[in-house]
Amino acid sequence: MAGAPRRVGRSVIRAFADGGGPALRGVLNTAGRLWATLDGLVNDRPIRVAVTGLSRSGKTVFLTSLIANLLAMGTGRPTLPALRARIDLGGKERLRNIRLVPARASTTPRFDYPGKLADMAAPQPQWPARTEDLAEIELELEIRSGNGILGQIRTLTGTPRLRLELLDYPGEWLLDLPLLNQTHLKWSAETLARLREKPRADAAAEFLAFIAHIDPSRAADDALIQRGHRLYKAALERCRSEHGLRYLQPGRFLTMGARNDAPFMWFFPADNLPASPASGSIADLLNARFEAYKTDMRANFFDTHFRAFDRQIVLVDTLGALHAGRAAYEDTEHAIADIAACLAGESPILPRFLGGAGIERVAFVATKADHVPELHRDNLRALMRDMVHLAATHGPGGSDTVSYHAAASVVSTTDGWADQPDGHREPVVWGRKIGEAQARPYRVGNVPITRPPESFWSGRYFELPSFTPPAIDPHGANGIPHLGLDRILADLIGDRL
Ligand SMILES: Nc1nc2c(ncn2[C@@H]2O[C@H](COP(=O)(O)OP(=O)(O)OP(=O)(O)O)[C@@H](O)[C@H]2O)c(=O)[nH]1
Ligand SMILES: [Mg+2]
Repeated sequence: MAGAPRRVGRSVIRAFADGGGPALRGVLNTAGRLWATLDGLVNDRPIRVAVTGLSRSGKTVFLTSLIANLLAMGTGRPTLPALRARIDLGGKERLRNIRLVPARASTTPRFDYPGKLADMAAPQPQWPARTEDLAEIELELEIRSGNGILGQIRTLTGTPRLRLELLDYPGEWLLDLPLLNQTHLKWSAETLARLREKPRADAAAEFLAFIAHIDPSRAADDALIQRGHRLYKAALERCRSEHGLRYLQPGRFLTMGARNDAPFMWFFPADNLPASPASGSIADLLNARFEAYKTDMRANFFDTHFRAFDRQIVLVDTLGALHAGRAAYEDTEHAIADIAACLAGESPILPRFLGGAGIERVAFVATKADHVPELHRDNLRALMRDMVHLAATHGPGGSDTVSYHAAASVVSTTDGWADQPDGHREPVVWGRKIGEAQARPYRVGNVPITRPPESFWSGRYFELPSFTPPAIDPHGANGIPHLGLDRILADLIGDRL
């Protein structure tokens, strides 16, 4: 047993300390502390994994399933076979324990794993509500070392502990990453150009009419600016709810987080902005608030929570984007390309985090793959890859640093066949729509492997129901049925196992 030498070492020290005088006790206590420090230095190996993704991409469900399946694997259940096989490569008995690390004195709220599991495992199962703020949680994997020199040292001091630090946050905030690099002037020009295209123009009609009458060089009028801000926010909300659009900035206008509406957030994009606004003008105030927003987002999210991550899982609701139509698909594609470019180190805004010593591996995941039958899942993975072609060419070094997946965190369907009106049989998934009593067959449509052609959007037979989660053990003892989470982890952290 790898832990035995550590335990023997500690009990010898304790026996001496108990039997000796105060001086000896002091020396031996110091030795004990040194031993613990050495153990910490050699065996504590944190890997900070950020699970990122646009809103509704499936982050919270993914984290809940990941934790349930890791904990179940720790008790010997075969919940994550590809990950287990990766660990067992170095010897069958290496995995010793997986546990949730108790919360310390962190100021960030803890990810409510038991609560989310209980909701999904309830007699009337429920998906988690939208995430409104940051939450963190840590898992510790005790895995015995291999046989190299470092392995021997680790075995002497104890069992290596791989710490997975996981972060959940509102997906909308991710799109502030490209915004951090812009001035109010540039951001306004790009945002308004997008807003004047359909379908945004319909959702933003009232706001666009408002700014047509605004002269930003006039003296700032707070009531007027607040009105503009409210109209802009309402336009973003309509773009999200009515058109399924995702490239919506700033993220905190849609999901506030703990610090509620504060004056620095009362801004909007405007036309005719001077390059150097006069002091006290509308342009000046909008600019000051935009800069304050960026500073706040950096200080309270990107620098403090986001930047320190070594590995990224980027979740994309690719099927949802296909379902929502051409504008939504292209919007998601645009958002993912910009985020991928930032992650790949194209942007100078987060130098440590992006490339270099920062992000080491990225996994792009098309989520909710249980909506399509097995035969289409390879297509979905290919489409995911096509969507982030930017990341593929600019990954943080080497082809195995970027991987692509089609996965389902909670498999809520079963594969099957259904007779079509013309007599032939088609692969389908069987699922029970939320609120319905019976499962029915669904054929969501063909998943293209590259950006869909024009003809795809005219034949709108693509259906994407919200399915009821399957029966889940409320204690999570057997994990949660999933598709492909093990492969994602094996690709993402396999090099550290
Ligand atoms: N069938 C199926 N549905 C899923 C799966 N994962 C997520 N969903 C659906 O997608 C919805 C959104 O999932 P969440 O995990 O809450 O998404 P999120 O990214 O945390 O969303 P925000 O908190 O709003 O950013 C859920 O309510 C489910 O309806 C899955 O693996 N299978
Ligand atoms: Mg969430």
